[in-house]
Amino acid sequence: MAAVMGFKCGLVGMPNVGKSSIFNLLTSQKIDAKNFPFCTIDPNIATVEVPDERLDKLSILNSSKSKVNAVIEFVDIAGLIKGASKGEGLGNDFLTHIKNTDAIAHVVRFFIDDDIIHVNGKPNPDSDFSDINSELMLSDIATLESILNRITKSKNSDKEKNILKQEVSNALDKLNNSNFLDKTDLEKVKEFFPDIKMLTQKPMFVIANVNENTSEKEIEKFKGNLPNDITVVEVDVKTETDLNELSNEEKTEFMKEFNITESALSKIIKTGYSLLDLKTFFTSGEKESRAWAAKKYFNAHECSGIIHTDIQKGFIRAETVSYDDYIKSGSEQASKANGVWRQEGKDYIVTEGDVIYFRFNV
Ligand SMILES: Nc1nc2c(ncn2[C@@H]2O[C@H](COP(=O)(O)OP(=O)(O)O)[C@@H](O)[C@H]2O)c(=O)[nH]1
Ligand SMILES: [Mg+2]
Repeated sequence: MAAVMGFKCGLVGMPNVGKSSIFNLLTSQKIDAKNFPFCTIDPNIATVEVPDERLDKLSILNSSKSKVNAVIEFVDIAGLIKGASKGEGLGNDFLTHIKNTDAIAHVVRFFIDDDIIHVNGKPNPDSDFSDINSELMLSDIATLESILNRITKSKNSDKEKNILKQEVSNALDKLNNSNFLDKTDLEKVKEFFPDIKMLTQKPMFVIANVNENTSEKEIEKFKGNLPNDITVVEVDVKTETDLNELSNEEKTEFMKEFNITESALSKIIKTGYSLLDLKTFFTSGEKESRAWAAKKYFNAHECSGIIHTDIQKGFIRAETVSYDDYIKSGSEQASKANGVWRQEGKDYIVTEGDVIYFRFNV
């Protein structure tokens, strides 16, 4: 697995539901592209820092020369409309964009505003949501049909071919019955064709774009119709964007008034991290304090590889202390004196918030 530094989140949804507005809101604290070599200049892709107060504190404590936050990349995927998988709108191009994301944020319009046109005349969260999902399913059906071809042409034995075709056919049945694929579908097919990416197997959450006219009932009704493992994040994009123009003091005051307890960015980061099973660990010293994102199940050895493959190859041990113990002690030296500084081996499952120093040999 390549270095996990955060994740790439694609915004999909019907036209005029607020995708670009959300993209602009989330990326208003966008980091300069030149600091991130993997960052493209595409206006629809932006890299955003994951705010983390713990990192701020560590950086101050160690007077670090630089501070590097974890990042999330957002992609504003325009052009998905009913019929897209058949080439309507921008057609299949944008489906490729979705294939390259780690998670899909499905934006659904709940705000009521007669001035903003809806492509089907009137917003209907349930049918908007299912229209877009149908396009994802149709795209997966097309992918599977081309896979069937590849299986037939492959050099596998007839017995193997039949096993693979059966798996594809089970998946097609699900999709043709308007169901998403499960994570466990197509396991064998993927062993043979590791490059295939199914859209309906991507982790998905919903961003409900609400305004003051949205009724709580409508949201509850929508949630009731969802498969229960889909998280719904409510965001009032317009109000939050307006609040960004204010001073911090005014902002805090108005957030209270509008009952906004947490920023859209913060809610989306939390949802994404939990959907993708990510945890954060830190490295911190005079030179740099840095936050790293890793899969929750990663042990010390795997986490060291996120920083550098050389560290993983020459891994000796992880010296680590929990964030709270580090802050309570006040420094690396003091946490050693307090006996909270631990020596851990390769298999140690890194805990959320651990501050780690990796010892290695090259
Ligand atoms: N009243 C209202 N208008 C919104 C809201 N979000 C987006 N809009 C407006 O809806 C239109 C389409 O928004 P946009 O972000 O471009 O939608 P996209 O097509 O999904 O990217 C724009 O005129 C926005 O200003 C909202 O929460 N409330
Ligand atoms: Mg747009």
